[in-house]
Amino acid sequence: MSSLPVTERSNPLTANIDISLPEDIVSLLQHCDREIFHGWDNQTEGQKDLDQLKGLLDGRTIRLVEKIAGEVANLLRKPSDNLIVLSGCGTSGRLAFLTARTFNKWLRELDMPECFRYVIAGGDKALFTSQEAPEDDPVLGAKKLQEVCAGKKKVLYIGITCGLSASFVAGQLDFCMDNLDTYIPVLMGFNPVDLAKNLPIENWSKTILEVCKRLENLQKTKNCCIINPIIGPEPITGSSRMKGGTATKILLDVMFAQGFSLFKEKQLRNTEQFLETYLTVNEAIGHCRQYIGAVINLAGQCLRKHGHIYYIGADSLGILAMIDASECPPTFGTSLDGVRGFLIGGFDELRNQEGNISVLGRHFSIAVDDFQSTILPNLQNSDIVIFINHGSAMNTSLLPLLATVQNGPAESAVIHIMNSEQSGQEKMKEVPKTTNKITVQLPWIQIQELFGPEHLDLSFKLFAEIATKWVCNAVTTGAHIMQGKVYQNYMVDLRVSNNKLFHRAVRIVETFSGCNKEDAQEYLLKSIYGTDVLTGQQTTANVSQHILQATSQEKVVPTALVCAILKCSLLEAQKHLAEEPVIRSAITSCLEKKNVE
Ligand code: S6P
Repeated sequence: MSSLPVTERSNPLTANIDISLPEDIVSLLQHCDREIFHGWDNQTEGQKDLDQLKGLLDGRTIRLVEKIAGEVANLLRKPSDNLIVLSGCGTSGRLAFLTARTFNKWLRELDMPECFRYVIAGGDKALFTSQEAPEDDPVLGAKKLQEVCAGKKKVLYIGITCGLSASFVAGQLDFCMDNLDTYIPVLMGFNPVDLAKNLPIENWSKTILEVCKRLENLQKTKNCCIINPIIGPEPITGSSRMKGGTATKILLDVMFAQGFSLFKEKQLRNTEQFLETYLTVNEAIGHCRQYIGAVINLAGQCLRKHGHIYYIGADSLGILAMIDASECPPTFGTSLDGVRGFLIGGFDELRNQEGNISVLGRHFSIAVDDFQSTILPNLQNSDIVIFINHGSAMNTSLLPLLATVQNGPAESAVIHIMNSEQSGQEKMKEVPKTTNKITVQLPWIQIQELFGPEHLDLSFKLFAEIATKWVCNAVTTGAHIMQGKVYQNYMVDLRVSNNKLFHRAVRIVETFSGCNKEDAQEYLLKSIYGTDVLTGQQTTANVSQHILQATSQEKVVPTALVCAILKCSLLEAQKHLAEEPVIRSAITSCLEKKNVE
């Protein structure tokens, strides 16, 4: 079996995504997303190297979802004594936050105390900006979990790490396994356990694989489990914000909504049907590919002109757009200004643990009012403002802003997420005809059948959220592809800001230059330390020290790659990249040059 985790492999479906048209990018992403449900056809050179290929619709996953729903229902019977904690790093932590927020709202509707909590590595500032380094700290993870759970009698802990690779989560799981009287540990991720990260962790005695194996053994006799359907590689290699994030959100939504149903109605809905409804939403995205493609095209042109993408939205759909924006700097190596999201009501609406953290800097100003005061007056024709709207009629509080944006120099688009009964043309009249419009129709009848009349609004939201995630992920991925940030289906210009990304960077240099792993690492270190001759100290430093040096630097991986392909000095590589700033073209021309020699 290949030792490369599935979540770090390249997906053959998207091998040519970098040279695809915007509309085709949407189709490729949508097909790739189908693997979340049906599993992944793992053909490597005609051979399958993994047995466990089933996606979310697999019987084992459905049984586990229902088992966890049972635990949720039990804990909800004493909501003041108990807690349901969701924890993760990066996107996994952000989705933990969003899910806790959603289901606390369900509890409030039932006049019950809130008992969902989230933990995100790096704290609330990681909700909008990437804080990649705390992901590597298991001790910090365990400490943060204990702080949140102090005084609780029973805790259902769900640790999310798509790649089974976050030490922060491993530290928490290990702590839970030492305290099974209080904790019910659940690990959620999308690799087989044997492919969990097995590298030494600085200042810790275990590897993540060892922690996962411990849990795997323990689940035979104790109340704990691993839920790890195999959903196939990401469309952009390693970018677990996409399929990993989607699968995380769907699993959490289904297990908690089912838990509520068991608690209130004493019965489960059909879990398979529930999951299949998300698949219908995925098909609805495919039906809009032409319109999503048009918005990608506009957004991509803006980025090519060094402009910006701004999302404006309300409630959880606005939050999902903000999450999408926050992922662009670590994924595409861009600045915090490139893509930003703004929410009606700002922090009051967000309901995050640390409250208003706008004092941390302008990238933490998230209210639509902030957009109006600081960004609106400076919009250029290289910017696009994308409004996310729930329902057919435009949110009335956004109409004046939409009108102002449309009368200004920037491009604009409106994404309507609505049920299939709301899509009549006359109901759309409030949105001016000139606007680029995406209308995603959710399977209303299917949702009604599944949920019945109660909590229909709340449950409808779950599907609207996933539709928003799919559209926003497609827009930013497509726009950055148009900007030339992606080579084949690899994001080459990633920021080397944590352990996982360091090892991914080494693999990228190895893959495209054809050199061995040791040489690839040496080229990467030369680029990180800005030297053609490494000192002994630099070569033997810990990965965490390499990361510290690399995090703030630009074009670390492209520089290493050019050096490795052309066997040239750092200076020559930097000159090449300066002449050809579009990463995709720089690599292509490098490889052509090498082939000629
Ligand atoms: C990935 C995203 C990252 C990950 C984070 C956690 O697209 O940029 O922030 O979410 O590294 O990964 P994992 O595998 O532990 O869920």
